[in-house]
Amino acid sequence: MARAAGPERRLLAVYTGGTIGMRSERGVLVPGRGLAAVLKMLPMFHDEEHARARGLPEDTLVLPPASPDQRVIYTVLECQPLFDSSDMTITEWVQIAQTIESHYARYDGFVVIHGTDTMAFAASVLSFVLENLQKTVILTGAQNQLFRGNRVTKVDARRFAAFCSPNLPPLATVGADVTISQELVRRVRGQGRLVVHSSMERNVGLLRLYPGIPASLVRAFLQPPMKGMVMETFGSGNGPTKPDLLQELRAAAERGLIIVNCTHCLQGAVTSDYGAGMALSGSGTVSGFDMTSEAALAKLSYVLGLPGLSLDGRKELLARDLRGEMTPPTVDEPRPSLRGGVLGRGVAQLLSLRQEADEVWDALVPSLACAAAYVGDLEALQVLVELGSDRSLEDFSGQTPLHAAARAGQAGAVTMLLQRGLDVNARDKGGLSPLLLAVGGRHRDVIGLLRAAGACLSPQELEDSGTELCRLASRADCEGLRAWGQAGADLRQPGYDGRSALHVAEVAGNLEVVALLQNLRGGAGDQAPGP
Ligand code: ASN
Repeated sequence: MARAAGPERRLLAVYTGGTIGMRSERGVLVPGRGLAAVLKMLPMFHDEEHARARGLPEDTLVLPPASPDQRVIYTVLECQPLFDSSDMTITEWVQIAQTIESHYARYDGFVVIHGTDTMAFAASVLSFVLENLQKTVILTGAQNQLFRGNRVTKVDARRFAAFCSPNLPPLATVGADVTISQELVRRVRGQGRLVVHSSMERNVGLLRLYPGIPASLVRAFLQPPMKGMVMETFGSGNGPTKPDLLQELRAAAERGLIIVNCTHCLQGAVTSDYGAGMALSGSGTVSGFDMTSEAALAKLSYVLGLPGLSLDGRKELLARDLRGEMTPPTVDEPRPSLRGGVLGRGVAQLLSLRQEADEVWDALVPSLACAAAYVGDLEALQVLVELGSDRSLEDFSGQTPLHAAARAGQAGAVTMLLQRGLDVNARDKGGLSPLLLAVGGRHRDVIGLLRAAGACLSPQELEDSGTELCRLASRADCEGLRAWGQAGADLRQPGYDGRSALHVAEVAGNLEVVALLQNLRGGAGDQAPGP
């Protein structure tokens, strides 16, 4: 009989090439076919027993369980031809985006297996080509960590830790657990359809300034059909102030060519601190702030490829943060008390957007309020809840700040939100309530607060709890059992096979669990004793 599948996530792995699948031919590494067959033989990439029990087709792989009740099932789509990423261009990256688009509805997420040499370019281009992306796309290769794609650059040719994201911390760190920095993860705004921008401008280039660079070289570089250039400059955006060089830049800008100034330093941003930087901006260049050159080149290609915009319109777009690729200079912060933190800056920016469209407001306030609740930032939360008092505080997934606070066990935030009248039994789009999230995290103080405010498990959750209680009993998870009891579950509720948690504990000979279950009899969970 097939084992219970539990929630499954379907991923499509698009294999484009790179060292990860290479074989040695006459002493050099070249892309190799048949990656799926190799992955199938490695237990960390494929659980053959589970695949057989589920009757999965031959071309479908399944990862070992990341958590007890979740499975990731994936299919490897091998591109034809395969590439060393040094040979890839915008054309191939647009094709990858189109592949994602044509499989978009059938998968929960996408992994692009890509050579690492040009992966920072690829990730940057994909971040602009894919608009309204509501599902995760991860690029990975033989060397990796989890960063925002348009913030990375390759800094090491040999080590696995080949990339760095100099101006934005990692989105997630992988240790014994995966810790996600939620405040850095860009939220989906609205429900717009996925758009693939295939009209990227190819006539863009990247030129690194060096001391003594001749004006004639810059002139040659900027000749038609060139439409835009990313110029890597010194320090905080400085360059030679030789009149002939500045004259070439000015002449190009007057012809309508866009030049983006990015520092060749790994860290920091283009500023207006030095005369040598001001001379460049005076000749018509646009500041790339803290963008990597890879991201700037991709953005330039995207902005120049958009139809129907004026030159000023394109420059204005370049100066804006479109996909999380840069940190524009902060606006004046009207609330000094909120200075410093990411949330504080977000709130300050929000306040300065007072005149902007309601859509922007509605997209930002709920997500910021959820983030504030999650980290327990009561000051920011209070401002945001007041701002959103006459609107829904549900974010894109239907979660309210109370969900976020309950999930993170933020008792202070839960108390504040309950006092403000947030719905204690609100359900998100996946049907989850704050109470269920607090139970999942075993946050017993929060469960107590929610129950006191009238939270209760639904009839379906009460019925389904039996199987979960048996699972907890089999693992001797007393804290989990107490949490369910406190939430109002009947600890005698049978699981899917008719056995109760007490039965499971007795068979396993776990006396501590047996004693606990005998104490916490029946819907008496409300009076659950402490540990
Ligand atoms: N040359 C390889 C590539 O970019 C390097 C790698 O994948 N690590 O395809």
